[in-house]
Amino acid sequence: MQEEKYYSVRMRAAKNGPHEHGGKHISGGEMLSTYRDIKYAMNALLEKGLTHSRGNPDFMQVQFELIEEPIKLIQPLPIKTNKVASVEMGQALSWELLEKTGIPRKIIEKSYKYMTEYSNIRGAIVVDIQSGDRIDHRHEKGVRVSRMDWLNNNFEKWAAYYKMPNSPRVKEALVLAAKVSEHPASVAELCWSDDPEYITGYVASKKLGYQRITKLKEHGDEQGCRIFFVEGLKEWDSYIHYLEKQPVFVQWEGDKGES
Ligand code: WAQ
Ligand code: MG
Repeated sequence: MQEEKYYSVRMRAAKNGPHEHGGKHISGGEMLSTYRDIKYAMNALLEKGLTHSRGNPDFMQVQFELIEEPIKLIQPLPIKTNKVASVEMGQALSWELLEKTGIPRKIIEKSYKYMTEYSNIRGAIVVDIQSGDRIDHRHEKGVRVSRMDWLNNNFEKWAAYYKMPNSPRVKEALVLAAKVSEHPASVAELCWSDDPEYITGYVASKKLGYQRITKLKEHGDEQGCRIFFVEGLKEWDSYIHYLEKQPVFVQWEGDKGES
């Protein structure tokens, strides 16, 4: 894999002007690509932003840049789908899971309010599990995890093996959760989409794996966000550098030795 050079390809789209001028966030995306495939990666991201349930963008930026650093290989998280009958049950389950990772109840309660308060940002917010404070100071931008991907061939084998939807959305979420949880300062992640038609979200951590929850919000709701919970984070710059700049490929080893 490392003989070939890879490029980071990124997209962000907004409506009523660019994000930095207060536009509504529509869509974002990040991929890794070889030089030969850049046009396909850019096209996939273009499609993603142009046909989005949050609306048609009037601003989009798609860019690529060469990655100089070696790409780190990481394993996907173990996956579980928790089917729930209602949003209330889904949210209650997400609380339980977050508590299992050591986050105090009152901090979870505070964080739940952030999920709607910061639903228009294009990145994630970082919350300290002792104070419950948002500590990223990235305002309406948040922290956008980048430079990560999962080669389709390997992902498709994984999806078939675990009977998971072979969808770009699931892949992107798994890649992000795997990358974030790999950092020792990460305690857990809570996520549900800001796309009105997509109501499955998850809680993820190194300990719990990727715990999908089939209902975390109501259909039609455009509020969604991501929270990265951290504990005792001293080296902020290196944490952010890891999330934004460290190139990562998820690679499933489980297909080795099978027919
Ligand atoms: N880095 C940081 N935050 C991000 C990133 C990123 N690369 N991508 C998205 N976010 C934040 C941002 O605030 C979005 O508004 C929010 O997360 C939701 O993003 O069935 O589709 O892409 O297993 O709308 C999870 C369940 C789906 C998938 C999540 O999120 C499954 C989803 P969306
Ligand atoms: Mg979205």
